Amino acid sequence: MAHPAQIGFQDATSPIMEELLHLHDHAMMVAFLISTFVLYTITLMLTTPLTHTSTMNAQLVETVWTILPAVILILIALPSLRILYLMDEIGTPHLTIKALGHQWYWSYEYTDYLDLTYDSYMTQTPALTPGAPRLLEVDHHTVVPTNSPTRMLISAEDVLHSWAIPSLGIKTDAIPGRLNQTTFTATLPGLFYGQCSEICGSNHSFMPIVVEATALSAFEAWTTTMLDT
Ligand SMILES: [Cu+2]
Repeated sequence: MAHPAQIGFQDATSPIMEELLHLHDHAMMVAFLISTFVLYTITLMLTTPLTHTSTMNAQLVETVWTILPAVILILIALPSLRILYLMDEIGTPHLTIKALGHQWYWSYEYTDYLDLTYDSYMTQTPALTPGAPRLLEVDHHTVVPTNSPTRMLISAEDVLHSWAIPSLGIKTDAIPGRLNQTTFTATLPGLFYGQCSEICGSNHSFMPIVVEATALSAFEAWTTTMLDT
């Protein structure tokens, strides 16, 4: 999860997020090199008298400074498109979870199970256990097995919401009347925190999301307890 004075992204807990972090570092490095070059050029032009007015045209340098930025843009665009299509790839998921946004809580349906449905409300501050993050903890976690491709079906019952888990690299709009689909594979066990990411009303900040990734056996034990109650 995010921590105070954090610079940059949260650590990746899914392969897609690792790819996104690599793309971010790649794009930042390109931007850094261009900025350095521009700053160097500005400094040079301001501090040296190296100007002359006799050049009327310079075809070669104009060709270079037209084509070079285009090549740089392609070098950023191609890996970006690669990840875009990777994120769209659903494949054969082991598990399907439907997340529905409400004002102001999430409800989850595990559609592979008969009647595994529950609401997930934010834990109010007085009810927090020591160590639990305020405004991020919920009463019922979204439990998923690790290393299992999981399909999320995301929609809303009332207004626009957005189901987002930064460390999994997921942000999908929850739109009333439309079923959006996304997929993730949690490669590490743990609690992954997220929040509704669409301004959805007065309690928008108070409908967090907690994905709990556990071993498959623990997930199965959890489904049994959920189905019993
Ligand atoms: Cu919302």
